Amino acid sequence: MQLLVSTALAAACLQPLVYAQKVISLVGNGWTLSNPSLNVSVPAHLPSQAHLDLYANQVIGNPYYGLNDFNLRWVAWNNWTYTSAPIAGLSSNASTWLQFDGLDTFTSISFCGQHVASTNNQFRQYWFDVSSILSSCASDADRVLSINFGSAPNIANAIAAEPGQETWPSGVQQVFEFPNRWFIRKEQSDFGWDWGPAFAPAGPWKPAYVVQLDKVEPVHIRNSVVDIYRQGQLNNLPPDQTKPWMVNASIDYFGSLPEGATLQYTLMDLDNNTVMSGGMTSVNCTNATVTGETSIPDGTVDLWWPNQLGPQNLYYMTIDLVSASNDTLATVAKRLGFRTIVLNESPISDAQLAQGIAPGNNWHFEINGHEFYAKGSNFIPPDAFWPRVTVERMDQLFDSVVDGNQNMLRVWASGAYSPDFLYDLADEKGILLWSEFEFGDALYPVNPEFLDNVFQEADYNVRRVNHHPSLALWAGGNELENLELILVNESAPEELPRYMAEYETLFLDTLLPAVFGNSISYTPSSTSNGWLSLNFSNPIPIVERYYNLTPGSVYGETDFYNYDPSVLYNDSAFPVGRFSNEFGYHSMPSLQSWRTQVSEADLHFNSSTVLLRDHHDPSGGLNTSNFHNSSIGQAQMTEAVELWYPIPNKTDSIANVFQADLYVSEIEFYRRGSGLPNRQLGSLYWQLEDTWVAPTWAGIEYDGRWKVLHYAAKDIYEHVIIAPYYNITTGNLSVWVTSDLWDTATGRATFTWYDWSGQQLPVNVASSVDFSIGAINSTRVLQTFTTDILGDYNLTNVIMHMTVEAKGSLPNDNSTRTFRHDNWFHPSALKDAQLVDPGLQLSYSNSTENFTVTATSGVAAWVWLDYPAGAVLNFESNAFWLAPNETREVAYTVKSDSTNGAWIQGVTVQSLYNQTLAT
Ligand code: BMA
Repeated sequence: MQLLVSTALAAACLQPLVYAQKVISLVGNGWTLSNPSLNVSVPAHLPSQAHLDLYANQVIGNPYYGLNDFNLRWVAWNNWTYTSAPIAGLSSNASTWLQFDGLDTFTSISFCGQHVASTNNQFRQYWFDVSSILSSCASDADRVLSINFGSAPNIANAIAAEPGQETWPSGVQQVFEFPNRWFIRKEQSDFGWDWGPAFAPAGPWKPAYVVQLDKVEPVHIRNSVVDIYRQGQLNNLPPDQTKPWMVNASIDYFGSLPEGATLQYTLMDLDNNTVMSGGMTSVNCTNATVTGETSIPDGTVDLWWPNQLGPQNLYYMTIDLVSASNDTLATVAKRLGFRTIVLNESPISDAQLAQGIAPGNNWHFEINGHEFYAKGSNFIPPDAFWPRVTVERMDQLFDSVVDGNQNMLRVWASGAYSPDFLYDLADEKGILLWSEFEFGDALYPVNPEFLDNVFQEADYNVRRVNHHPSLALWAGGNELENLELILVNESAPEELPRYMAEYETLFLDTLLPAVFGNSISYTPSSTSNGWLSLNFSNPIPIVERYYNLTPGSVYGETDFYNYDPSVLYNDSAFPVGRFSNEFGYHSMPSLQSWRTQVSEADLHFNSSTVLLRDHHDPSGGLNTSNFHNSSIGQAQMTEAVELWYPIPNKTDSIANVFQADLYVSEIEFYRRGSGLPNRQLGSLYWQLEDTWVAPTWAGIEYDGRWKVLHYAAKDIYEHVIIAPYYNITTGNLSVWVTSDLWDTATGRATFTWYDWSGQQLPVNVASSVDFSIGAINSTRVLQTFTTDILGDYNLTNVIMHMTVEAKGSLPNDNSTRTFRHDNWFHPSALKDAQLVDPGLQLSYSNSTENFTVTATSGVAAWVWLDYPAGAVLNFESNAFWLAPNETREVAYTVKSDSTNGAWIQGVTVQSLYNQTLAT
């Protein structure tokens, strides 16, 4: 498997990598970026985007600094040309092609001074026969490739203004900054989103090649697909796990394929031992594609499992395209895995009803025939500029996903289709990637050109990534059925049938066939109520349920935001569904991160710069001083803190504790649902990581630093958890244990009551309960009323520590382990709590390389270990509570360190008590 990373190349002339097949990579230096009317001409790189090359040449400052996102709008309003150095090593008379794996977005391409083509889709691969242009190219010096990129915001506006262009009812199309993003096939968040800047960058953002074909190798493989499934498997339906594996391969090529070509495959384990090999059957050749298939008996290969559910077994497969005279014409090599992953939306069966599951439909994933609880978050574009997203950075981020006990990410629509290396990392680490087409929070045109463009984009990307076992699902787009169509109905109800029909034209008639060429599941919208029927005798098998709901039944996924901070701990505020695909509340990044992107003078909560970098609520247009909308998001953080916590007199923000507290109570609620009639089987919070430094929903900051949220989510995504559920009005308190193990676990829960100074309180309730809990289930271990048991106490000075210890085993692992978790209950808001100084003591041991924290004089809430700038690391645990005299050893993992270990001396510890202090 080749991870193609950009290589620095000699500047004078493009003489880069020449493969055996005469594939000349254009990746590297030796390019020039220019705009004659602005008098700019600077050395450039491929892959890149204009902002990056302008920044590298100091034509502009750091795009992320201060309010440069606003100051640099002129870059997006201009056209930019990338020009190569003369391309050496080409033979004049060969069949010669240009292949572009990604052009962002509107281009006019010329080679040897002659126009080659124009392109208009960031997400498509393009290939062009330039043989005749090259043969008429006078000299080597003229073999120059030039790509002019038009301004995407200008072009989007021009398309919108075309006569007869599609329109939508008011309030439907969500504008963040630049308007009209729905007319163009470019990363939608490039035009602004509520967690990021709007740079609308332009450039050759992915590798490009010149390919020369000859008689020995007359074809070039530009893309390929391998689909692995169980014989008889149908999309969105659980297959028979005893059937043999079917392997379908399909190779997309250009060039001229000789008659009688065949496909030969070799399947190898990771040590290169051959597992199976042979000729594929049912080989079919067209002038663009060669397909074939084979089968692999059940049991020949080991299964691939997600993180914590079993091993991530992987294999290599090579597929040779072989001529009738037995010459290998081209080869594809892939690393792949054997698994089935299905989104099961089938009706609740009689057997499920008998188990107490509410009627309606399922909405959960099954891996290799097993239900599992999906734990994870939403992945957004990790940078406003994809070409600078490195394998190393994503490797670290995905390590944090695994360290955070997550097994699934929703790769949110409206960014970009993930690069191959992201899927490779996910395959290795066992992270399921629920992948989405790039449409969100808008409706889209349905003219034939647009639909054809979208189909090409979908077909290319679906085929490109299908072999990855981490691929979990394709979804059509973000917030369509649960938001966009509802907005149409609110704004222009009489128009709903028209826009629903258009919605189906794009998301069912166009996108579904691109997915259903393979075996993976599809859903047109995240979020939705699932399908009403699935019938493979229809050309489009899915009929959506939409809003056709029977009271008392449960359907589909939930998406929940409520910026009224009083919903914290209020279970009745959270939605009851089968799966939660997004929910959240924003918070502040750390001061360490802020300092990398704003000046010291701007470093306070409501400075103009900090305010205007808060894009929630979005500005809603190009206004660069919409303080009103930014203030809404800032105020929500402030209100949350004021409602729930002691008001700090310091610069760093406790809004992060509120964020974490809220997500924990929501995740507890969703996970408990695995044992309730709604049989809830997934929780993916919004959002995993940051694009830049700003107030957002992220749990991991731009440089990889964990916020309180990621630690708290790690804790509440443990396999076996104990959690309180409390109704402040009635005093109803219950405690539940929830397990996502696949077998019964047995153990004991304990309850110890304290006042804040650490005195144990003789509260009249059981101090321990033995329990047994079934697979992926929850069980109540305490049910009482605080009004009954705490009548004699001042609720501001009562807290309860609950622990669980359970014996069980991990999925696909027979050994018995002990699972432990603890949690705390406080009947009054922490704001009113009679916090005492818990006397935290912090030490570091050079021999164990662990930190140790002790609460010497009381209960410590939200203990927070912090570390200085210059390093990125994560502690094994953080943001925990300590019982009186409890000591916790805390290990850590360093991700990067430019302090030479000095960060260790800079580690500090505090708890919620510190928020009550004057400094
Ligand atoms: C949902 C997401 C995103 C958005 C987030 C926070 O709407 O799907 O579009 O960034 O909430 O507002």
